[in-house]
Amino acid sequence: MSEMPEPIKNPDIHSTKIFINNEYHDSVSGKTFPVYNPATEEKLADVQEGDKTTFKATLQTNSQPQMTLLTTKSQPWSGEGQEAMVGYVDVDKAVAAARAAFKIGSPWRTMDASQRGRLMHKLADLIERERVYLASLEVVDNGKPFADAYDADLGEVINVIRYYAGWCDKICGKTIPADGPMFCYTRHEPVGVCGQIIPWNYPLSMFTWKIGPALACGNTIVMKPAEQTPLSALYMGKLFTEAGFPPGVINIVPGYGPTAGAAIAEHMDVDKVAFTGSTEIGRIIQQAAGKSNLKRVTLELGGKSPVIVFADSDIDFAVANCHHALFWNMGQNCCAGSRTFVEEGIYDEFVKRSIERAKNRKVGEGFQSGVEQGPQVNQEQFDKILGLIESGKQEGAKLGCGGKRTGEKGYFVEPTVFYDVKDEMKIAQEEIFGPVQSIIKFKSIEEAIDRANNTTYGLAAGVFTKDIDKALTIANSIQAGSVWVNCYDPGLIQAPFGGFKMSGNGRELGEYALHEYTEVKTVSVTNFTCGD
Ligand code: TXE
Repeated sequence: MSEMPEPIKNPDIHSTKIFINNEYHDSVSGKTFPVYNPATEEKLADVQEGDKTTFKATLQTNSQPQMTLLTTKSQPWSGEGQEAMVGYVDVDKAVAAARAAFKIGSPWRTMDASQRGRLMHKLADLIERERVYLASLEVVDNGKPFADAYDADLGEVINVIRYYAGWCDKICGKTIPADGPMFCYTRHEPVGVCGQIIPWNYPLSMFTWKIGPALACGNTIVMKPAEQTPLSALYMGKLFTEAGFPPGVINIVPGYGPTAGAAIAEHMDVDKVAFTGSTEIGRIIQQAAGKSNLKRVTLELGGKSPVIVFADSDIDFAVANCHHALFWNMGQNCCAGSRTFVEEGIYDEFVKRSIERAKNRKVGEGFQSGVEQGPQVNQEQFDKILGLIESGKQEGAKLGCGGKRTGEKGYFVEPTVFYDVKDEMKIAQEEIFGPVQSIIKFKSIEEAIDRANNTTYGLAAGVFTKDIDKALTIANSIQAGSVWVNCYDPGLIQAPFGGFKMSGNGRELGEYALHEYTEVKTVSVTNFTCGD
């Protein structure tokens, strides 16, 4: 862990506008949306809203059609004698800038790959310079504890950018011994304009997981941060400009999902969309891609990840890790270990110690020292979690601790432990995305595997045991993109991350993410003079 500096408790908010072509812009509609601090429920800023806008087009005799703003609702409009059209104006502007930056012969397309790497290293240096400020911004915007934002989130952000900076000039094709007098080779070319839509649980980490591989491969970007937490992403615009990225390479359009997000997913001139969020919206994104230009789609969606604890494991170590697996980031973690399966021999003791640990979890506003858990991100998430807790009580799960809100202000939920949870209960089926641990008893390894796999999700899994055979049997049998043995979510940025089943498509991080941001082109050249 890095040495913890003093946070900035009231960080100035510098950037609230749409970032296109290395400049900040107001929204075309003139609309803004409010952003709140989830610990105090107070408004932090009004942010320019990238929107889908309906226009009335009035044809002029001697000039271009004149566009007159008619309404900001995203419904088609028609009036007698007039034409109507839906425009994705802010997103259109951003896409046009990204397209121009991607043009053959542009500064970005002609830049040496090693120079792209230098720009990314410069960006990482600038983030490091602003690390305290950016971490403080995450605390007020998202609610997470400062130590987590500074150490885990910002640490990861810097490492991810540096990691992908190193890849820029190492993305290679192959020469292929094809039949005939042929010189055949592949080029790994950038996909083009990449739309990237991210959630609010790790605002800046998700931002860099997306931009890192996209930039390393030479793509251009239209990013939509989550409406709950756009501030750190918008500030990044300043740092991109200072680092020296050419205009249009990265564009950031804050706004709501069904408008700005949908405009990206449906856009005919966006070549790829990468999304992290709910499975429900992942489906919509995939459909939008299918209905528009068949843009490439990668999805990182929800989970209901099992952690399987065998009786031979070190019980204190397992309790501590299972606690962390679920409660980290207020439970707002796509790979949260949200079904804790415990073998019957240690079940009662494990439950007792897990309840003790949860009761000791320090909850409070993110700038307080020693705080482990801040508020949930907003009222909607808070209500969803309390509703699921209620369903757990109704369906007969035993409540070990917690189970309600804490404090009068802010979206704080008590660390909650349910035990004797049954597979069919809602709390064992649905993604809670909150500080609610569900402990489930099992008897045999076969039963644990079947029950762990009995979900539509497949993002991650953990196993705790001292028996290598058991560990590898679980690792081979669980349908999930990551399996962690005697650890949980170790945050290895060099390793791929993504989902089986309805947890998504494609992989982020590591070398694998580069495949999602390149098109493979085969070039075959006849060479009649070659005797080989
Ligand atoms: O997610 P949404 P929400 C899960 C978690 C959470 C639930 C709902 O269970 O409780 O989802 O959270 C954009 N077209 N995860 O409502 O709506 C939206 O603006 C295009 C798991 O916040 O999926 C935001 O930028 N984009 C997850 C992003 O999608 C749209 C992290 C995520 O929002 C859109 C977050 C549309 N029609 C929530 N509608 C994870 N995998 O880590 C919304 N968006």
